[in-house]
Amino acid sequence: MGGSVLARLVVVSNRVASPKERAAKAGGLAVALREALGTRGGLWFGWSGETQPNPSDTPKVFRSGRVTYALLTLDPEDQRAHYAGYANGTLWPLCHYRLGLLSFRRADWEGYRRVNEHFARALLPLLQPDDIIWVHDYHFIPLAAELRKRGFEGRIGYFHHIPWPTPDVFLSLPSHAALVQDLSQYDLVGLQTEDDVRALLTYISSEARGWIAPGGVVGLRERRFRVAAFPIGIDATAFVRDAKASVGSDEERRLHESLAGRALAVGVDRLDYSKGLPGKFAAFGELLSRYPQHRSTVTMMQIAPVSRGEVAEYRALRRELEELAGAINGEYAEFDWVPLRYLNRPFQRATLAAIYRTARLGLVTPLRDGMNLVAKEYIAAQNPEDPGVLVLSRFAGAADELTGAILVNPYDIEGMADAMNAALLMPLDERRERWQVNMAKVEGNTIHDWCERFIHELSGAIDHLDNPPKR
Ligand code: ADQ
Repeated sequence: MGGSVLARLVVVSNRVASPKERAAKAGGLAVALREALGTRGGLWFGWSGETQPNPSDTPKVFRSGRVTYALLTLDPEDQRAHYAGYANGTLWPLCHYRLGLLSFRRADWEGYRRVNEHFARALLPLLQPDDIIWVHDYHFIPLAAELRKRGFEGRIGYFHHIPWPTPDVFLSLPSHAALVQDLSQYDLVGLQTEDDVRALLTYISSEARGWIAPGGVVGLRERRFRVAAFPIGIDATAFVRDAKASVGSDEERRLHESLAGRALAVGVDRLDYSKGLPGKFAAFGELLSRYPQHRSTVTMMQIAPVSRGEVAEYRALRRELEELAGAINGEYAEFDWVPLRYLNRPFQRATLAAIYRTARLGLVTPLRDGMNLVAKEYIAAQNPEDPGVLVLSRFAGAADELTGAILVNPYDIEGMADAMNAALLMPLDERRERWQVNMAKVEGNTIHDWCERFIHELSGAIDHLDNPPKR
């Protein structure tokens, strides 16, 4: 089996962007995957969003252009154990270094595996031996193992969108050995950063007794596979276009009028405890407290659409943020100025682009983040003549590339307030220089480059890994 560029692509992800979902809403990743599938023809396999007891192994299949969609319905209890349980109650906190929030229940682990088995059973009859299968994210780590058990020997790649924790943290997971054994059934494992790659390879060599060869080729028991960094990007051209198009739009005019000449600092994050939102709010409060010259002259806007409301920690975070926002506004607001605008809803990409472009400060301060696309979107949306400043957590994957940002430690509230002050006072020359460094990175590695590179490397993967035939 060669690395034919024409082999069919099969994408597996929990959520599938339907063909009707317009680019303005679907987000860069969904659009890029849909394009990659459309170019070579392909299959997108995922959850239908529906549950039903004793669901069928036959997915709902329909075609749109050159893309076939296959959507599977899940058993309600398995779906809960899989999504809210093991994926988002165990793996998500683990990979974001939040051991205090980690819950591990065997029933969730079993439900997680059952959903992966169900996916494999339903996907297998749709596969051709030459297909290239690209599995997305921590919901489906065991999928390759389940497909191999059922006899599929073709190319399977996995991309992990979130951080890979260092071995000392990863070892807290009772199922750590089984999970890495599952990973070894892929041909290519993609992570966001070199730090993530180092963390996984260190675990493999020190704990799993595997070997590592140059180029990230790993030997674990009878399997050979490759681990490499594929930092994800954005559709830079589309963001630049949307941001330019927003100039003079009705929305942009309303935003400017509402600011009445004040500087805008913006944050856009899913309402998630990995995003460091309480610390960001506290740092803004600290800025107003210690640098009173910014009172009444800067407005912060935090856009945080509610996410994973079925997980208790997310509901608690929402309450905490409402309290913090109320406290800051209660303390510092004037009759004609509200310091913090806090919005819990999604926006169209064009509106986000207008807000980013207007903002003098982009505040991206996660406690941990695989990459963080908002940081890149903020850069792409700036006016090159008068760009804003990105304040970026050193613990976001994006910090590796966006070296023109002011890097901060999100645990250091006073340090973040100092960084916001420095960004607000930064002269134009320095803003331009920093922005140019960042923009070169954003344009040099787009979502299209990322897709192509992963598919290209997965296409050729089997040729040099030389795995023995399956049992
Ligand atoms: P997320 O944790 O969701 O992604 P991020 O990379 O910032 O984080 O992507 C969020 C996306 O949603 C951005 O494109 C943003 O524009 C959009 N978005 C956020 N709020 C929105 C709103 N109110 N309205 C409309 N759109 C909104 C995970 C990992 C990240 C990794 C990505 C991609 O956690 O680290 O960068 O996957 O691999």
